[in-house]
Amino acid sequence: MDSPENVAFCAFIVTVIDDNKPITIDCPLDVSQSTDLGLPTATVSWNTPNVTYNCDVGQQVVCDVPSNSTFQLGITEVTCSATDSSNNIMTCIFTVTVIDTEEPTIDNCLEHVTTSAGPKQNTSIVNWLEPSAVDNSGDSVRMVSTIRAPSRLKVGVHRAVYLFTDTSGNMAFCNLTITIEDFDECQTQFAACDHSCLNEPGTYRCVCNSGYGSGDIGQCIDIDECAANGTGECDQECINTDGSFLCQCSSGYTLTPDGLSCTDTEVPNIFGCPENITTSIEDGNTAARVKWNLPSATDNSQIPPTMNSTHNPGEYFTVGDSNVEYVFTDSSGNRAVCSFTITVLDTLPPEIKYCPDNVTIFADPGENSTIVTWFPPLATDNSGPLSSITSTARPRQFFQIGKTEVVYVFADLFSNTASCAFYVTVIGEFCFWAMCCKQILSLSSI
Ligand SMILES: [Ca+2]
Ligand SMILES: [Ca+2]
Ligand SMILES: [Ca+2]
Ligand SMILES: [Ca+2]
Repeated sequence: MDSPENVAFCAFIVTVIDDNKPITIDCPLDVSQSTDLGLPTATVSWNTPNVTYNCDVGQQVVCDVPSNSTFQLGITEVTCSATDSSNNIMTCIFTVTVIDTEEPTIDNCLEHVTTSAGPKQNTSIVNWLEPSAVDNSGDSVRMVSTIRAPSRLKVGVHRAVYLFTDTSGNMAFCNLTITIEDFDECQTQFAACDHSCLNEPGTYRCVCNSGYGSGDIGQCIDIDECAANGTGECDQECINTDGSFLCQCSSGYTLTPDGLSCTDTEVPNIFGCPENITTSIEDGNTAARVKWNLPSATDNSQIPPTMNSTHNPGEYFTVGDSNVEYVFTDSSGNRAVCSFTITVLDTLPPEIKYCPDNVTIFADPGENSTIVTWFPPLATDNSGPLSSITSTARPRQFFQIGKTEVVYVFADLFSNTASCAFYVTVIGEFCFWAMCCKQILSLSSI
């Protein structure tokens, strides 16, 4: 104070702050929970929030919704508060989220529906009790299906899939097999088939046996296989039969195992086949030239047969029998043979090539015989080797004094003979009183 009038005041406010929070509260973590089975709600519980009091002991913690309460679908905030003795209040908030994870419940989910189509009907209208579904949420359920009832369906097996979806996207399926059975017309009087009936989906077919064609209303009509060219598949003649046909062949032809073709089985017909020929070898020859007229042949096929022969006219034939053969072959290999024999006779005797001259020889004095020798005669024959040589004497044989005829006979294979003869004359020598002289006995007979 600078003077009595001048008074100055100084004042200040002292504020005591309790900056220590009197209460600390920890709420449970947010809760997310599925609905209870079959219900649109969930019973949710949680632990009591943890509370710390700084100054004094507090009162009971209270949440606006108690634990174990029923919560609707969706998000609900829960506020819990704690109060101390100084009426300090502290609150915390957490959320409870209830979600629907339960799929819709399906009623009347059939597994199979079967119905039959009518005769010659490829489709049928089929109806069935469709499934339905409810959901725990109480909301409507959306349904889609691949096939709805009633539907016109083809003969066969079909699969319908029903899909139910709730508002939370949970899905449930119902699978249905729909069978439209084919009407078997063949088991009824509906299909009047002549031969056989073939049932097919939605229809049927009449089938005729081989050799028949189908008529208008299941009839089977014989096919005339001979109609084409009058012979059909046959080589020659065709005979139509009910359900088939037959082939026949004309005379001289035979039906082959295939029943269609005809083969020529008749041999060629020969004309002018020569008779047997007998001839002789002419003098000076070793063979005979023989001629004859050629045979000929015709065939039922009208194709001239081929001709082969073992010999030809004008050929030379040696003595003996020779067989001449003509073979005529038609285009199918059928063979006809003409054969005859040519007999060549040998009527010629052997030919003497050498015949010894007469032999005259003296016997030794006082002897009445001597050995005489000569070169044997030679002969040949036109038909080859000789069959025999006979002789009345042999060289180096004793001959008596006098005149002896030696005869050789040559025979050929055909008993033709030729002979060669000569004389052997032996002259004796006689001695009288130391004088010898030669005397020819019976000279007059020489
Ligand atoms: Ca649901
Ligand atoms: Ca049918
Ligand atoms: Ca026929
Ligand atoms: Ca023939």
